[in-house]
Amino acid sequence: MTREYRIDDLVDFATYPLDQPNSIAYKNVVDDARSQLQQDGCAVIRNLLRPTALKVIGQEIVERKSKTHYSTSNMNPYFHSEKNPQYPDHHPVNTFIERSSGFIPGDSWDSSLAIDVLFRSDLLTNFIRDALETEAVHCYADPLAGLTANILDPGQQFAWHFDTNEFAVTAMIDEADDGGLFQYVPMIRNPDDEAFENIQRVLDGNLENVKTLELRAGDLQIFRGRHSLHRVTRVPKNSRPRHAAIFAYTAEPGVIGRVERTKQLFGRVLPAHEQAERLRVRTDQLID
Ligand SMILES: O=C(O)CCC(=O)C(=O)O
Ligand SMILES: [Fe+2]
Repeated sequence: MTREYRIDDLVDFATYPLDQPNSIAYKNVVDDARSQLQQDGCAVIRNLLRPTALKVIGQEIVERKSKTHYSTSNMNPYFHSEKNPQYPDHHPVNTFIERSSGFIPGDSWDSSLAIDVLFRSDLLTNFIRDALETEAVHCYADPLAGLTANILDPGQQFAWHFDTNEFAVTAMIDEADDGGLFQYVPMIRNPDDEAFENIQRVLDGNLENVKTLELRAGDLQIFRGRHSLHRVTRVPKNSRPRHAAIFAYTAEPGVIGRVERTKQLFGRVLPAHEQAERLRVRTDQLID
């Protein structure tokens, strides 16, 4: 069965007129997202998704749940699991915390699906561009990591980490009953400062500067995760699973992820990853 979804079936344009970018209402929505992002690198657009979208996308995820690549590892905030003797033991590089979640990879979806329509919608990417006050927003061209669903089943958690991409967009589809909370420390590092001491304090359990987000089904989150340490807390054993659609975008078109991290997150790479690795040029000097 071919299903066709239009963006106006999925997004609440009455509240969020992404289809009328010249309207005052649109400007207000953008201004609100901008001020949230300026304040702490994170904006939440409440109930952006219509109930139909939640139902349909929820179903699309459940139907593909068997494709989830679960990987349990103890990892540092830079997604490495190996001890590095160049750093002390009590250091973020050598502090390893359990990550036990999974991803449904990008090649599980096809263009007839609502989740794909939403991810690729120009109206959505234009809004994200305006909210981030950036020149351009392109769908992350990585065939596995571009469009994913992050799956946390009961008992699982996603350890403290930094993203490799500048920002991520998350549509919450199914929340956990309890736990499974998104927590972050806004702008803890920057390209000139790794801020290892402050990071270590958080890894050691000091939650003083940690913010907890109340993300509900239907909410959209825009998050700058390259400089803000973040995690998803453990989903309790007796909870429903937590399913979130993760939309990855880049400032430049045609960006592909690293081979090592791709293997770690998805258990495999595609020829596109190997080719990109050969051509890679780093844009900053952060360790990863
Ligand atoms: O599921 C989420 O809310 C975010 C997960 C995350 O941080 C990531 O996929 O990098
Ligand atoms: Fe992340």
